Amino acid sequence: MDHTPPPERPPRRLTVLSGGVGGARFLQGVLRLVARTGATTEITVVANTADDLWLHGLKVCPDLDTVMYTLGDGIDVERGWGRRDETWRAGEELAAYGAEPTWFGLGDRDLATHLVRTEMLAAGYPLSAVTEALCRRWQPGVRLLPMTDDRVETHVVIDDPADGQRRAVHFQEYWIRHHAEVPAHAVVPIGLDQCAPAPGVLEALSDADVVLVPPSNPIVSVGTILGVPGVREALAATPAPVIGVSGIIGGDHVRGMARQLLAAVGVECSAAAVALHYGARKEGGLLDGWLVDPVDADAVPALEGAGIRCRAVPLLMTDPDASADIAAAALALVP
Ligand code: FO1
Repeated sequence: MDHTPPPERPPRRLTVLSGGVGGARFLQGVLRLVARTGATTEITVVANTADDLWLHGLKVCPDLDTVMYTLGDGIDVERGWGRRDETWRAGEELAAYGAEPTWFGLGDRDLATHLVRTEMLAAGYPLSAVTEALCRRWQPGVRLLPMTDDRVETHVVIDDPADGQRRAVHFQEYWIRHHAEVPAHAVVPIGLDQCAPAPGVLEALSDADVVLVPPSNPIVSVGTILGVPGVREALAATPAPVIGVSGIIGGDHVRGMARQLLAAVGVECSAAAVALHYGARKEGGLLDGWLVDPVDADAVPALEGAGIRCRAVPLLMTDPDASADIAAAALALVP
């Protein structure tokens, strides 16, 4: 009797890099797959924190909260971010005072998370300890780590439509206020070079059996995590295979603003170009394997030729079961 578990059976220690909505939905699939197979898998999530911003004196962590709410079943599924059954009274009152910014959707239930987080930070707790405390309520079923406890903020250099001036604005202003519809000339991850990986991050990479890279934004989410000092080295050194999933299908992102930001950094918006942007592990890059959607199946031979194991499987995360199938296909790329 062959006791080798089927390849798509989740390993014991799985580390997943994550941005916001795309990463959270992929993680729902990983958890669904673990439940399906009855595997005893410890999942550690290393989440992007450069989307974070200070708002009305409160620290808001969109990607950490999106993962926490999604896996803790508090998310508004339609929006993909923020709380279900949300109300917006406090935001309306702030707007009535003319308290800027008014373009950021600040929900009343979500506000409690920012208040608790800000209070704990003010008491001296690092973001990783705050996140662990918040997760005690939400029980996401994963260990959720910020990529760093230090302040990092992605800013985007745009032509401001208000006055045509070129200026750097916070990523959230670029995305929420301008809907990523203004020309983006550069992406500037402020503080990234000086930050330190949060406690447990490097070990989560070096001790993993497999590392998964979800279809999160390759520039501002995954790219930022890779920019944390020590992370690329840990990924190069880990014995764990690193398998990624394309967020680009048929030359466009499924949602978000990857198309615009890939253009800003001069990378073609294709499943193959993103894989080559990450690079083949064999050539000093990130990836041992890469999943593309069947519409991009013509990219498979070239990526295999570049040293990246590649398969074409349906990549639309329409529900947790579809996401679980994608996670299984990613694990099946593990040699
Ligand atoms: N996205 C929007 O498009 N509009 C919003 O008003 C908005 C508010 C918001 C509040 C809290 C939060 O955790 C996320 C929020 N997001 C909003 C999503 C956020 O901009 C993105 O999830 C990430 O930052 C990009 O991945």
